[in-house]
Amino acid sequence: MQFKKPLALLCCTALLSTQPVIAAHAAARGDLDGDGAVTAFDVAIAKKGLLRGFSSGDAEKAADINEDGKTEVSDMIQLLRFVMGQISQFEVTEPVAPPPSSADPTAYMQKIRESMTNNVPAEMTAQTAYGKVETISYYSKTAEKQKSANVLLPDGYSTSERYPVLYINHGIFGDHNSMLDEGMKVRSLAGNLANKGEAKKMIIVLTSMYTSKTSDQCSGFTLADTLAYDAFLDDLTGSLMPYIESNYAAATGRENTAITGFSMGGREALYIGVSRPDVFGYIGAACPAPGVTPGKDMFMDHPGSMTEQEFRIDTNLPYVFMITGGTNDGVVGTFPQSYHNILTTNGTDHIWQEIQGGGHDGSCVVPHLYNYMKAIFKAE
Ligand code: FER
Repeated sequence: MQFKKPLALLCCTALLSTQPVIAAHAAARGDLDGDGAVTAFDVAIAKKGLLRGFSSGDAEKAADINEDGKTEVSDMIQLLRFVMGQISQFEVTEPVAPPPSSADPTAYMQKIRESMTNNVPAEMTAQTAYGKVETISYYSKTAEKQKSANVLLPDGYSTSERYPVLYINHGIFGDHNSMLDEGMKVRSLAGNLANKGEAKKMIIVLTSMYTSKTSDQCSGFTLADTLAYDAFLDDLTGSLMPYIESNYAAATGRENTAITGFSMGGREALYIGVSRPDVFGYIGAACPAPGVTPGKDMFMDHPGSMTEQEFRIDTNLPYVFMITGGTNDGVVGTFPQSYHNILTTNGTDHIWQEIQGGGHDGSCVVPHLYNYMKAIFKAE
C-alpha cells in the first residue's frame, strides 16, 4: 500500500515550492509539528522523539511513517528521504503477524492446573482505579443495527503497543455494563494482577450478547431468546472483533484472543469457543448455564446448540480451557460439572475448577477470573 498525495496538493507543490508538502490535518504522517508541512523540522523532532521520547501522542503517531504501530529509526529514514526529495511517497508496512505459537496446550494446561487456587488473595480484589472504560457503538451485521460494548483499556495504554484481548460475557438479562458490577471484580482483578506483573496487560471487552434483528432485549427463558444469545457467535466474530481490531491497539490471532463469561455468558463462551477454536486460543466459563448441549432444568427444555458428540475440540486445542462451577449454585445447579464430564468423555483436555460452597455469583466468578486472567496469553 502506498500513501498518495492529493492531486491538487501535488500541483501546488510543483508550482509554489520545492519543499514537499502534505495535507494538514491532525497527526498527518510526517507532519510531527502539525504545521501542515513535512520539513526538516519534522525530521529533527522525530530524531529527538526516538532518542528521548515524544512530547505528544499526535507527534508519535505522525512519526510512524510506515504505519506499523511502532516508531523506529526506519520511519525517520523514510521521513528524511522524503524531505530530501529522494522519495515522493511513504511506503506502508503491513503489520507482521506473530509466528504461530509452538506451545503444547496439554503441558501448559497442566502447569496452570498445578498453580491454581480457589482462595483469591485479598489484595487482588482491592478496588483500584485501573485503566479507562470506553463505551463503544458498533454496527452489527448480524442484528443489522448498532450494538454496544464496554472496552476496558489498561493503564498506560498506547497505540504504539499491541495488547491481547479478553472478551467477557454477562449473565442472562444483562448487558455490557453488568460485568462492571463490583461483585464481579473484573476491573480490580485486571488492575491488581497487571500492576503486580501477574497478568499480561490486556484489553478487556465487556460484551452485550443479545443479537436479534427484531428484539433488543431478552424476554425470558425461551428458545427464541437463547437463539438470540447464540447469534452472538456471528456478531462477535463478524462485527465486534473486526471493530475492536481496527479501532484499538489489539494483538490478533488465537494466541492473543480469549473469551469467558458468567452463566448465560459462560454458556456462550463455551459455545463460541468450541465452535471457533481457530479464533479463540483461550476459553473459559464461570457457572455456565445449560443449553450448549441438550438438557432440561426448572426453566426450560434446551434442545442444545450442538450435540454432546460435537462438544469437543480436536484441532486447534485451546492453551487454556477452564470451567468453574460452585457446589452451591441454585440457578444452574450441576450443569457446569456436566460440561466438564462431556469434555472428559470426548477426550478434550480442560481444567475443571470446583468451588466448595460457591454460589451463582462472585463467589465463583472471582476465583475463575483470578486464575484465568493469570493464565491467559502466556503459553509459548
Ligand atoms: C437456564 C438456566 C440459567 C437458562 C439460562 C440460565 C436460558 C442463565 C442464568 C444466568 O445467566 O444467570 O435454563 O436458559
